[in-house]
Amino acid sequence: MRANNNHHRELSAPFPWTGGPRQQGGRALRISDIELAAVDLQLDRPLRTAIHEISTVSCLLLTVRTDEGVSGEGYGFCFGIDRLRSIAQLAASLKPKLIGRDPFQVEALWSDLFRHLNFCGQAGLALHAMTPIDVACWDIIGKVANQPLYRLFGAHRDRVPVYASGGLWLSSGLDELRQEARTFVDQGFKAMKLRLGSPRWQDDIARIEAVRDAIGPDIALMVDANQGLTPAHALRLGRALEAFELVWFEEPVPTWNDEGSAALAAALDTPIASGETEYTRYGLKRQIQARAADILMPDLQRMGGYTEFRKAIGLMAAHDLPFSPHIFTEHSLHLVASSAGAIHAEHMPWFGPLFREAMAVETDGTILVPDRPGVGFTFDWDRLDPMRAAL
Ligand code: SMN
Ligand code: MG
Repeated sequence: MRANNNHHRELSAPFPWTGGPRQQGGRALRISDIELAAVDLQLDRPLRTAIHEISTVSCLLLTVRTDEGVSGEGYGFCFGIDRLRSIAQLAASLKPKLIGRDPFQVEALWSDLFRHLNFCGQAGLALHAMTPIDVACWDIIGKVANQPLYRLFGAHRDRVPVYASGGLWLSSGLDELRQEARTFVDQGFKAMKLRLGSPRWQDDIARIEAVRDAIGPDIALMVDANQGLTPAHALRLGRALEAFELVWFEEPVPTWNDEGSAALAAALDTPIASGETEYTRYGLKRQIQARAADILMPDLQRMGGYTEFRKAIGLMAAHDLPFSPHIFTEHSLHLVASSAGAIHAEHMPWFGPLFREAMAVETDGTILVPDRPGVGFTFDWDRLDPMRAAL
């Protein structure tokens, strides 16, 4: 009777038991330290989307060290070092929750950190602080297993189709668009994304015509309005877009406007893509339930790292919804390579300078996923050290 009561108490405990560090081959693998550094990567020139003005890409470089010597790396990101400091502060505040823990227990760590951050909000900066920790723990898992992450997740493919995204911004004029688009084709890309959101929808059509003219009929094209349109404007533009056989029409309206996005998805043949601005599986669940998008674009930083992203993959698979992860190409390769439902990775070159290893786009528009263990991309401290910004 007493044993039963105890059993019942354990099952009905408010939170799952998270356990202690596991013995690895007779030795405990425990997190011994978390190190933080920051760099501000200046873009060649400022960029504009319908809602962003971007001149620097600020990155928080986080290293999880263990008492076995193996360490893992993850990064956080935002536009501007001042805001990055808030993310760094939140990440540093999690240290006491991490020291002494087993980095293989990503499930336990994720749910503990999520609960611990409850008072800061379970979206926004709190998630940006969790992501580099979760990614670094997975990097450790991959290194200890001596396997690239996509193989640990369960491989689906070794080559990932990518689309070019480091250009064709709203700040580019028509001549620049033509030239950038041609350069992407010369680099081997078979797909590319153009940013829209001009005040007159006819000007956006002229932008698509310029790009299509430059790349010919065989290159796939997607467009992104970065939440800059009203539903009425988006419907007019969307009707005019149908003739261009686009792969998708991304974030036509603000991310919170599920009804507006769902109405567009129902009215248009062009698939509506959305999801990059949502946090955790719960943000995606809301969009899925509202039928706000035909293609989802979870963002590794906003999901909260691989642990949560993989839950989102299960959720999307259960609804037969295809997905394409938002930016963070080096890290997203593993997600696309391990998911039947993934269509493309977004090729965003911004984060390349962080790493010693470079990604190479092949002539068929794919990237071969590196077979190096863990994430397979390591911080290039020789380059980054002199660039460090104060935290
Ligand atoms: C985008 C917006 C802001 C930063 C990076 C990328 C864009 C995209 O929405 O989907 O590429
Ligand atoms: Mg986008």
